[in-house]
Amino acid sequence: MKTVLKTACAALLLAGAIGSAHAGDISLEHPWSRATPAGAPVGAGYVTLKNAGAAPDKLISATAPDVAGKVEVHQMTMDGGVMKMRPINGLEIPAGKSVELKPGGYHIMFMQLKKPLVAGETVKGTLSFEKAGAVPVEFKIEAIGAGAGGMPGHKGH
Ligand SMILES: [Cu+2]
Repeated sequence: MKTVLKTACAALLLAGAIGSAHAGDISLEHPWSRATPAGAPVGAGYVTLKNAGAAPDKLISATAPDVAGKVEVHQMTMDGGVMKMRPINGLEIPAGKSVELKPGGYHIMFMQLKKPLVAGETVKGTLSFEKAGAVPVEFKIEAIGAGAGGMPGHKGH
């Protein structure tokens, strides 16, 4: 797992350079996902949401019709040493700030997967914001196990 992680981080940086999109004050950086084993019912998407505006915005919903029957915005927390996740009702992005969706934290949950997520392919979808509206996004699918420990050096942002 640890050796895989380093390579994955390098790949992530590359993916981020070509994978950004924006609408109004909201920009999406480093949209990525993880490959899933055959038959897995769910997958996850990660992205950094940047709000360059003077007012807060909110991520309210997401879609990825090609791969998922349903998509939710989730929060993952540690509860007595056990990872738990739950859907949240909107994720606020404060004015002038960014919010990172990453393994172990907030994420986009692809539910009712129609097919496995394959490394090297992409998940196309939209993220819908209260003010910015629907923003197209393309999550680049990384290998299984990618980014398992988050990205060192990004802590404290
Ligand atoms: Cu989840």
